[in-house]
Amino acid sequence: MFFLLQLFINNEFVDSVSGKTFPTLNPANERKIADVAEADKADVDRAVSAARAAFEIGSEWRKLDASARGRLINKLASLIERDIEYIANLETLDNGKPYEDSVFDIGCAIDTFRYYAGWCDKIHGNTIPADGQLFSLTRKEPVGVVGQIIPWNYPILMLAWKWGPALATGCTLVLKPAEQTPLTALYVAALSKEAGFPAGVINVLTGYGPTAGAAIASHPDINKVAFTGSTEVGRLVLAAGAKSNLKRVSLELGGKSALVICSDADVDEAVEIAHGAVFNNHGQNCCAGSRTFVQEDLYDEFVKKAVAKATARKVGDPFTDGIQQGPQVDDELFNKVLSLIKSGKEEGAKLECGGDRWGKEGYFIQPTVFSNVSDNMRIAREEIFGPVQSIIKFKTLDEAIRRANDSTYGLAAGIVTKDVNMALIFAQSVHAGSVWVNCYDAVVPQAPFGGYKQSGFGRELGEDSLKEYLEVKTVTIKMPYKI
Ligand code: TXE
Repeated sequence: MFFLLQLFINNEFVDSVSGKTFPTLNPANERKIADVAEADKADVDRAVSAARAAFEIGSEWRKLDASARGRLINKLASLIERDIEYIANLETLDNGKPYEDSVFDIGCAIDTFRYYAGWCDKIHGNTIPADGQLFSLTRKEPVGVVGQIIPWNYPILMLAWKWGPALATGCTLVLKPAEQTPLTALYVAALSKEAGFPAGVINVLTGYGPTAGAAIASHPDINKVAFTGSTEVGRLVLAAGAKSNLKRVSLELGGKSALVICSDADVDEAVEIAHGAVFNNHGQNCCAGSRTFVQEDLYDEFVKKAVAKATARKVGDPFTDGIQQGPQVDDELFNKVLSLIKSGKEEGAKLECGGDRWGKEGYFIQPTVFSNVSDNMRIAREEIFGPVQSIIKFKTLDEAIRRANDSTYGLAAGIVTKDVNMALIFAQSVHAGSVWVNCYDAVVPQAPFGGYKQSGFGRELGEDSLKEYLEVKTVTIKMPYKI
């Protein structure tokens, strides 16, 4: 397959208006992989015009049968599947995650596309028993041109979460991947042309947040923005949407999720779940279970086993078989994680293992475990986005729930227990968009995902995600008489 390091607008790869480029680096060795076109406001304008033209009444995309839209999305999924090895290589090179993790993510992206392909011809309104001599019906219509801004932690998967519902509902889109990981989005853009999407339906602009991203958020002709990233930037995106054209906004932001281990749990199973919850994807996961609450009678044994598990974690070159953890994505995050580890030591948490950089080059960090963590420490309050487990002691479930909810975030939560009553009480009381019982991070295309509180609003995945991309139109017809 052929793809270029330019902007993808109207089914063509083109240079940015300014002619500027920026480098994307390999986080495993800090060396440049390639220079990629750098979009700015003028390029956003071009892409939005293309997306607007593709959305016009009477356009090829608008006239396509809904079932044919589904076939196009399925075709895209099959092309991604055909090229999975190449795309996984690109993803690992650009992001630093282990190759097998990239393959897994791409599999999830394919599943997401197939799930939404099935929705295309099943999105419809209602007939309504209106009062009087009236007959009302609703139509579900695509919201229009959608701007999508995504992060670097799951580049292709975040793209699929955004494109799936946008395309299923018949929107057109302009996507900006994160500046750290632009490559797979460009490759999949090329595949979308091969699949047969009409020109202008899908546009991809590589570039930076404060320039290209901000231009998307404030564009007067974009009808909706879907954003995944930090809470800080989410606030800017929402404000820009309000100030420009009151575009619809959905936000999937940070988290500081609590995983509660009750003393009736099987300790080995609990250690395994908690380890994956925080260390998967190097901790660069919005729903990472980064506050591990453990009931007091299990605490010491749990800490010992959690430390053994973290110490055994295989860190290194993400292209080597068996490696579980590669580098953090860039120097900024690398430094943020190390400074939060330092704060943990200074604030009196007990460093059980790790705590420093791993190796001499690349943004690798040793798997780190802190015990004796208290709720007011920075490592218990701030999103670390790194391989750092904070283990916190609790006495009763009620107390654990209160402390779990004492956060500005509300993305996810989990509980490990054999007691179904405890699990149900927890699930109903915790302020979080996803609650996992005896598992963690079990995200599937069929079920909605999103945040409470400052973790954002709106839902991705599942049927709920479609609503974010639809307007509801009510059509009311006067009847000659009542029957
Ligand atoms: O996020 P940003 P960063 C958290 C995590 C991480 C921190 C900072 O704690 O350490 O955020 O990461 C684009 N207008 N999460 O700096 O800046 C940017 O180009 C419009 C959690 O990478 O929010 C990228 O495409 N867009 C999170 C995207 O926003 C702007 C995943 C995310 O970048 C912009 C990532 C602007 N002014 C980080 N500024 C999650 N929810 O999973 C930047 N962007």
